[in-house]
Amino acid sequence: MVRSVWCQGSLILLLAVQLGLPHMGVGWAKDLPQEIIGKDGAPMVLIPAGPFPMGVPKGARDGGVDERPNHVVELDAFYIDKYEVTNGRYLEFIRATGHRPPKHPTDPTKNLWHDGLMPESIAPLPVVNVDWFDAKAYCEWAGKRLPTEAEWEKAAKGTEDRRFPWGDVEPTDKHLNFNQVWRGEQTLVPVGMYEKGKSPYGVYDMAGNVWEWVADWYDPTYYQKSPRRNPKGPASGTHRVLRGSGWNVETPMVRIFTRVKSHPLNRDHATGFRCAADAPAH
Ligand SMILES: [Ca+2]
Repeated sequence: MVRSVWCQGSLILLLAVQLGLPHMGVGWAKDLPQEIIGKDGAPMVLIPAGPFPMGVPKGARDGGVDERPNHVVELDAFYIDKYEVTNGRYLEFIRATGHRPPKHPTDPTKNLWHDGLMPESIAPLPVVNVDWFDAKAYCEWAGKRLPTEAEWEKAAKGTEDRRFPWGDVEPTDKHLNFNQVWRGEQTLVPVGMYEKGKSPYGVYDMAGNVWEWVADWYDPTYYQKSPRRNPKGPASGTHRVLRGSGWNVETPMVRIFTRVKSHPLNRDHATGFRCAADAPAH
């Protein structure tokens, strides 16, 4: 299934080479296309191979014990969705697979889909009320996978320590969707609206809008023993990790390095996801 992503990517690469686009450098690694389109139609951004500092920035006095120590992680190149997965794309997944619709398990006032149907008005909003398995199933249908926790953090941060995807300036309502109380679909913002809030790689909503499932099991001590290259999290656990802070948080939780655990069967109105994919070997 991954192949289809790369076929599309190769096509874009081919076009880019033929057009002689200036950002295409010499050497195969630099020739990876900066952006590809997944099988689900969602644009994905290249995160180049190399090291980055993971965890609470050195010298910072805040951050949880589970977010320390700051440690260097080296990742292979990969692609990550530029945007959180939307209801509109999730509807296509449901139509193609018969997968269950998003639904809050206990509180109907927290549903945006009704009787399994998606109101057109919520198509551009990030999907919520999906558990870890729903997110994983979507990504696999799209020929992708959930990002690892390390991949997610690098895509949000870049290669140097910073506190927020846009830098160290304190969050404002120009950067992200946060500090909200639930009032139905008005709570969420269409993905990709916060130009000032994007990451160094041009990935949107890595802070705010919805919390995002990542692949890893949660272990509060993992950073003390993480392998340096391509860490994939503990082999087992009881909870998965959420990153990316949602509409429901205040400033301290917006920081890139914030780690939150959630039971993989949990579905709530503040949690969605985005997908990732390996870059082809070179
Ligand atoms: Ca987010």
